[in-house]
Amino acid sequence: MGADLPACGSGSLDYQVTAFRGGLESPPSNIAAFEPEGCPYTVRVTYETLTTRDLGSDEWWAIGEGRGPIYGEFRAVGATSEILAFDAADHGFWGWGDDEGFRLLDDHTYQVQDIFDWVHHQMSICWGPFCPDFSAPMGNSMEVEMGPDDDLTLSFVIRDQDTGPDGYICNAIRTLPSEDVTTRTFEYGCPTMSVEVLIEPLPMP
Ligand SMILES: [Ca+2]
Repeated sequence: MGADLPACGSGSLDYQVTAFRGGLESPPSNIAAFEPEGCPYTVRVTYETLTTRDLGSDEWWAIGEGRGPIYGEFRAVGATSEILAFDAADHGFWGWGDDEGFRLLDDHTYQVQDIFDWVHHQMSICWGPFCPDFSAPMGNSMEVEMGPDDDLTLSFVIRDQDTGPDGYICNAIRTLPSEDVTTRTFEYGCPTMSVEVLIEPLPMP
């Protein structure tokens, strides 16, 4: 019988089967409808806000309020994986001087893009070897390829630079089952903080 399954995204295909023997054709079979296979697609993942609660205390000699300076990354994994890594912490020139950088206060909501923009601003107003060694992505969103039945795994890490081993403020991971990868806002995190993530499956081209 030789009918191909419809191509991804082409809609369902109806067809009937008849059999021949000795010049006689059988009555047509029932109509069989094949639903198209699910299609690969792209999902845009935007880390919108970061909301802190009680972050605990930093080293007593740390300069500034709250905990920090911070660095970390935001990730999304489907069929492909993407990372938005940032570093808003600096040890000072040759390790001398005080840690400086972006610090988080308790019970605050930060726009993730504002943290990245703070880094870009610090870089833009500094020239020469004494500048802090900061880095951040331009934007707070990323696009991940998805197979039709892929789950979407989100994770993020925020670390607090210390004089000794750096501490984790939050290290969180959450998996959205494939059927839940729809346009929505999704919140997850740790007791210390949570993030709000906008999930947007993109229309097929
Ligand atoms: Ca610290």
